[in-house]
Amino acid sequence: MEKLIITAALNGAEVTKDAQPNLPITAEEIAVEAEKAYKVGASIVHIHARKEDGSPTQDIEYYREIKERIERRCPVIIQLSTGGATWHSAEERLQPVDLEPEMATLSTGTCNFGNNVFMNSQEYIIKFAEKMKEKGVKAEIEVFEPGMIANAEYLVKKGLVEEPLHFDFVLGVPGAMPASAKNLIFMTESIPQGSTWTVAGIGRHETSLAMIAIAMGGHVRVGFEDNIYFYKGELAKSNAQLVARVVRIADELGREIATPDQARKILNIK
Ligand code: KMH
Ligand code: ZN
Repeated sequence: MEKLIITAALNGAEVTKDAQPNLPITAEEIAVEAEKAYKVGASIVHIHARKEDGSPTQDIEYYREIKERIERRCPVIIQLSTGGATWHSAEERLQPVDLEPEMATLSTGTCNFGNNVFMNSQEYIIKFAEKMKEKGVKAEIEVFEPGMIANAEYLVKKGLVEEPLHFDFVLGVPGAMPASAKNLIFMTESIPQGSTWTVAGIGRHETSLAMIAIAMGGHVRVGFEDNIYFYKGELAKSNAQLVARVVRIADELGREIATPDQARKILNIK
């Protein structure tokens, strides 16, 4: 099996400091958290920017500051969010792509997202893919529902995204596809041959889906964006603590951990 790529989704747009006091908010906090996660085995960090008051922002200047601070600290792959929060406009969400990060997310369909709707119309999807192609940014296709896979294949047909595709199956968001082994297997069997994939299990499903993905040869995303607990009722101390657990499980299952450079090769990042 290929080496295991671990993504640390450090903060997300929705989690609050009240819910998780160790949530990184400022650029410096995010950079420190990224370095800690890298040191224990993360090869990608998935980033959302926050304003000083903790609210999510897609402002390019916040992302610039975060990216520069992480780059000064470690060689981890930086993946910026184009998902933002459900209330951000497409124009706001696209700003981080102008920084030409190695990777950015690309959600290929609309779904319910708790009490909100995460809007990704065909017009948005095409616009986002065009911009990412123009800037040479590798897309991680964020898939919350099965139909989003077909929408990604459409982008390939239009020449907007190059194969091999890399998918992130986000399972367990309230209102979208539930987290289960059956659903994960269905998703992995539905993507084009030669694609790579990772799984982000939401909440209590994070570790169980990670274990299944490691055994199947997939890759894993963990972090406060998806889950704030280490055990039931016990908050995680850091994103690194969640990454370290995945590294231990992988070791038991005989999966080696990919360095950022090895992850770049596996993901075909130029
Ligand atoms: N915050 C969600 C509405 C992404 O980062 O690309 C969208 C999201 C996906 O988190
Ligand atoms: Zn995100």
